[in-house]
Amino acid sequence: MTPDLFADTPPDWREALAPGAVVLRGYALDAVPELLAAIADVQRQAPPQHMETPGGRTMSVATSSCGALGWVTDRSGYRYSGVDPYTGLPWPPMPAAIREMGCAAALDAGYPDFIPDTCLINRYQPGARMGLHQDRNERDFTAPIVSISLGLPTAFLFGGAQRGDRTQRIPLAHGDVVVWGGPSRLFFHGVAPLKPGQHPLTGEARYNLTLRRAG
Ligand code: MD3
Ligand code: FE
Repeated sequence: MTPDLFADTPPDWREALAPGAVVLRGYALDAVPELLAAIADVQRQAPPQHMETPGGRTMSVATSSCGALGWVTDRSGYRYSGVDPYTGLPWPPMPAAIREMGCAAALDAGYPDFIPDTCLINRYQPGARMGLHQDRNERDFTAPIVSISLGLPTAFLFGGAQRGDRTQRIPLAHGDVVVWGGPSRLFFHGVAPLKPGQHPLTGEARYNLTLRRAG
C-alpha cells in the first residue's frame, strides 16, 4: 500500500468556522454568470423590497425570494409565505443554477439530503447591514442553510448560541459559499454595514443567496 500523505488534509478552500459551519472559499466562482442571470430573472418577477420589521423599522437590505416559500416580514412578524406580499403572486420558481449550487455545497459539507424549498435573495447597497439575529422561522433545524455571496465583499459577524456571546468577523467575498448546520445553525449572526465600492459584475451591491428548507 502506498501511503498517501495528503489523504487526511482538507482542501485549502474549505475552512471550518465553528462546529457544523464550513466556508467554501470561491466555490461558486465558476457559476457566477448563471447565478447572476438567475437573480435578475427572479428579481424581474419579484422585485426586491425594503420590508418592515415587526418593530416598525424599514430594513436597509432589500429582499426577495424564490421557491415554494419566501421569507417575509411586516408589523405582524417574521415568517414564510407562499405569496409575495408586493406582487400578490406566488414566488418565482427556484432557478436550477441556484438549487444546484446549494445542493452541491451542502453535499460537499456533509449534507447529502438537503432539499431546499426557498432561497432568500438579500441585496445590500452601501450602508446596508443586518443586525445580530438567529434564523428560527424554519420548521426543521436539522437542515443546514447554504449562503452564497456575490459582488462587493463584506464582514460577516458570527456569534454563538447566546446573543451576548462574542462575535468573530469573517470576511465574505464574491464567490464564497458557507454551509451552516449542526450546532451553528442557531448561532447569532449579522452583517456589518456595506462599504461603498464598485464590483465589476454587480456594481454598487452585494448579493447574498440563502437556501433553506423552511416548510
Ligand atoms: C449562520 N443573511 O438572511 S448569510 C439572513 O449575508 C442572513 O445576507 C446574511 O443572515 C447575509 O438571515 C448572512 C449567512 C448565514 C445565513 C443563515 C445563518 C449565516 C447563518 C443561520 C445560522 C447561522
Ligand atoms: Fe440570518
